[in-house]
Amino acid sequence: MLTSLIPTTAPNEFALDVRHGLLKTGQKELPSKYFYDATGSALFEVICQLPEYGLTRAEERLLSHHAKEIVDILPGPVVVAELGSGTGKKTRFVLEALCERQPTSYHPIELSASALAMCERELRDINCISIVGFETEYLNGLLEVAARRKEGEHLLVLFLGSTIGNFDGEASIAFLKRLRSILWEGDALLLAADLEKPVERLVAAYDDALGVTAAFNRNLLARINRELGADFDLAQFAHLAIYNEQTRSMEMHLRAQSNQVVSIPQAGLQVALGLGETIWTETSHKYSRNELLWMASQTGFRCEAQWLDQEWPFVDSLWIAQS
Ligand code: AVI
Repeated sequence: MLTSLIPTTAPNEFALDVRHGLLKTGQKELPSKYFYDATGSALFEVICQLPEYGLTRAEERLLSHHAKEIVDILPGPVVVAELGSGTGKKTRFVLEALCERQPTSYHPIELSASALAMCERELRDINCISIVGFETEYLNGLLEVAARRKEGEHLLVLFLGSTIGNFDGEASIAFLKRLRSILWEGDALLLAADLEKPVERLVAAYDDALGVTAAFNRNLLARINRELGADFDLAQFAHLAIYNEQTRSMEMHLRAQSNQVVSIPQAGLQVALGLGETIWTETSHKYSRNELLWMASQTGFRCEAQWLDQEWPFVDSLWIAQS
């Protein structure tokens, strides 16, 4: 696979974001996008196989059953861009359905070089596919793909796995509007969203018995140690997964098990944490189907169809860009 590295983030952006999040008055925060270094991406792949975490299997069932139906709605020729491809395993169903009707260009867009490499290994055997990856932020990558498309080609953007739920409410709308502004009328977005379900099922999904999600969460501190020379003692942080009824979101936090001061030299920071204080590391919103219809109408799309998994309430929606 050809991969273009588009340097979009300043080299010290990680340090700046860590500094900003840990200096917040009130709730301290770290952005969840930093989970996905090589270790975090590998841990996330294990999470996707855990019995408690039903999202990935739900989406695999949906795409394996409905990929042909989905691509049949799109007028050809189609170029595919995927935001946050991960290993690309679920994407295979869509790409194989498209490749049956046309040679297909596929552009995975990922911050993680290791995830891009996994994705290429997973998908390169598909007949008539050409893969050009972009190692960059989602919308920067999408701009690159859009700039390279030929007259008459439609874009199909895949945003799978319910990653949209990791943006907070307003940020998700702003993100979808910016995404829409890159598309032409008639282009499509296949958007996956995890739906509301009983709280016990959700909490188990984000606090699994093996402790993989706990390791994924703590790896954020380990990454700050590795890359910014910090001295977080991982044993001093408990993984916390709670459901926020008001925002209808799962939240992950890291809770300090003692009073402590942590140095993060490359962020120019010493941070004091009190016993029981938490660092908020992720939000994962759980949607209703109507909310998704409303979001499409607010961001310049029409929802053409929805496919729902009954076993683990989860929906894939096909949105078409409107004028
Ligand atoms: C990537 N994202 C949709 C996952 C989620 O469910 O919010 C990340 C994750 N966090 C904990 N487990 C999985």
